[in-house]
Amino acid sequence: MAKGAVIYTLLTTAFVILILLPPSSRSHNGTSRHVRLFEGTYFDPLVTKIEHKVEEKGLNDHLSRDYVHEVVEVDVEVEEADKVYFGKDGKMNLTLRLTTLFPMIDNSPKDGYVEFRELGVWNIMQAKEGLDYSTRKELELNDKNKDGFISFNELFPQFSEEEIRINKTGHGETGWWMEQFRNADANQDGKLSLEELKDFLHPEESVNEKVEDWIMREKIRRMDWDKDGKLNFQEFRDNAYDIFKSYYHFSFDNDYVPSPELQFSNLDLNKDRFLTIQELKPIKQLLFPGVLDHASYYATYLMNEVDDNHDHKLTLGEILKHEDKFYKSVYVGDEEDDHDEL
Ligand SMILES: *[C@@H]1O[C@H](CO)[C@@H](O)[C@H](O)[C@H]1NC(C)=O
Ligand SMILES: *[C@@H]1O[C@H](CO)[C@@H](O)[C@H](O)[C@H]1NC(C)=O
Ligand SMILES: *[C@@H]1O[C@H](CO)[C@@H](O)[C@H](O)[C@H]1NC(C)=O
Ligand SMILES: [Ca+2]
Ligand SMILES: [Ca+2]
Ligand SMILES: [Ca+2]
Repeated sequence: MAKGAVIYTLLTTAFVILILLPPSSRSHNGTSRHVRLFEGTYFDPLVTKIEHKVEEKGLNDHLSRDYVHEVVEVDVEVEEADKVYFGKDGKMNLTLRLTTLFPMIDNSPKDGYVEFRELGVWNIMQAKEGLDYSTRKELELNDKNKDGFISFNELFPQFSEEEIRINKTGHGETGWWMEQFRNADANQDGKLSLEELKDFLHPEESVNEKVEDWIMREKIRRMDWDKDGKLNFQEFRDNAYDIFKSYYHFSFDNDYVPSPELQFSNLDLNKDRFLTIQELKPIKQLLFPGVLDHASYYATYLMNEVDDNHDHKLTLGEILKHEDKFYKSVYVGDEEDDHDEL
């Protein structure tokens, strides 16, 4: 029972993007659903704050975050200072809220326009705070001896000494998790600090090379049909290229995308017609974007949707004309629900 709980927590945190954008799911049938394109992006810290309260009450299963700003009846106490933003019907007054946020986003230079860079900086700041919050929460929840660090036993109390001794290293088994734990344990002291735990829970964001290799390996595994640890052209074209293409648009805000042939050949440095993890690293953010990458892609999306006169700057007027865009998730395609694949 405990095992299921921890694995589920890990599923919902560390591997959320892995699960939401399963590249291999396009080619076979299954139960479908929409996935949020910009998973984990937070624009309005007040929505995030309410969402955390909803989560703490264990209500998040019943509520899509898209409605957090509309429904205060979830019985969450809104702080006194924030009540001004809500009408009697429990709906957030988006006009008032965005008018209040505008000068906070427009701050370098403070000139009455929100430029792309200002919006990107803001979104990334919100996403970082979200990551810090969820990591702190996991640490508090699991740090049984309250020393401020997480040991392997604290994180995986369900693994018995026997299992640890036997050390099965198959995917998702005791030894496999121990290896990932050691990868995240940058200073090798046998326990994870807050920063190291963040790497473990959000490996996409990590700059620890061992963690980067781990997450790249895991994700490429799902694209690698013949299981040779590398992508051949067909695997790249059929399993990776669509994802690459959609994020390429957001990253460069450009209609041009290199063809699969050209992109493959650019990446294949040693021209052996296979892409290794190392060769795929340059497009890591386009293939396996983390929360912070999504935050910056989200800025591109908002800019495209809201900048009516195409001067690459947003006025308060433009923002208010499209206020819903800042509060609704962006969904893309139908994907399979394969939560139990990990
Ligand atoms: C998916 O399902 C549809 C309709 O049930 C079927 O026509 C199609 O052949 C299936 N595709 C695959 C790859 O199984
Ligand atoms: C929302 O706030 C604006 C600005 O304060 C105000 O003009 C407007 O009437 C409010 N809307 C609602 C529905 O309360
Ligand atoms: C478990 O096995 C792995 C791979 O064989 C090895 O690197 C690791 O040191 C082992 N860990 C323990 C605790 O025995
Ligand atoms: Ca500005
Ligand atoms: Ca501890
Ligand atoms: Ca392969």
